[in-house]
Amino acid sequence: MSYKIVLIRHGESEWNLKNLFTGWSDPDLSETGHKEAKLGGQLLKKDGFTFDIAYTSFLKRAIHTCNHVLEEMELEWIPVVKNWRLNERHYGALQGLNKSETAAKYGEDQVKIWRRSFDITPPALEADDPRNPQKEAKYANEDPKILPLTESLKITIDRVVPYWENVIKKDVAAGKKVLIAAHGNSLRALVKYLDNISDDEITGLNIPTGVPLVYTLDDNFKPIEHHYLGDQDAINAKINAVKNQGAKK
Ligand code: DG2
Repeated sequence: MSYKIVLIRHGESEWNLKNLFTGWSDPDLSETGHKEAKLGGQLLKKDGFTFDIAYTSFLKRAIHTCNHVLEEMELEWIPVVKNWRLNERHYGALQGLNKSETAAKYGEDQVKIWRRSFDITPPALEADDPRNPQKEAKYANEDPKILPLTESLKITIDRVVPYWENVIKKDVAAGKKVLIAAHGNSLRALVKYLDNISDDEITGLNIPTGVPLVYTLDDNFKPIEHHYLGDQDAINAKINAVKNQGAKK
C-alpha cells in the first residue's frame, strides 16, 4: 500500500518578482506566476493525476495557484480547505524589504541566516504595527496568542506539522488524493518532516515556484520517492534563482 500527495509552491508572486521578503504579506501572482501555476496544472493533467481535495493557505498567491491548477485539471468542483497554518513563514520586520538591498546593508551571511537558518527568527514586527496579524480580519477567529510577529523555520514546523498530522494526513489515510498549494518555507517545513532532513541540511533546500512536487509515501507515510514534474534543467535553474535571491546586486 502506498499513497501519493502533490505539493506545489505558488507561482512567482509580484513580490518574488521585486525580490521582496514577503511572509504573511499578501501580494498576488505576477504574470509569470499565473503562467507557472497553469503549467503546473497542465503537467499534472498530462501525467494522469487527479485530486479529491486541495489544501492551501490564507494568502492569495497560494490560493490563486491552487485555483489555476484545479481549473487546468477541470477539478474546480473539489473541496478546497484554507488554513493559515499553511501560510508562508512570517518574515517579521523584514517583510517588504528588498532581499539584495538587505544583503548590501547587513551582509549576505546575515541574510542567509535570516532566510535559511533553522531556528533563528528575523527581527519581529512591533505589536502596534498595522501588519500585526491580530489586526487582520482573516485571523479574527484564531487565538491571538498563537499568531506570530516573526517565525523561524522551527516555529513554522511547529504549526505546519500538526496540521499535516491531525488534518491532511487523515484524508490521505482515507484514500483521498490530496494537493497542497503553499509556500517556499511552509513547504520546506513539511518536506523536512516527511524526509527527516537534519537541521543543518535543510539550510540547503530551496523550492522552486509553480512546480508540482510528487511524493509517494509508504504505509507509515514515510517517503519512498519524490520528484518534480517538468523540465529538470529549467527546474534546477529556478531552484538556483531562489537560492541566489539573497545575493548583493
Ligand atoms: C518567500 C520565501 O515566500 O522567501 O516570504 O519572501 O514562497 O511565499 O514567496 P513565498 C518570502 P525565501 O525564504 O526564499 O527568501
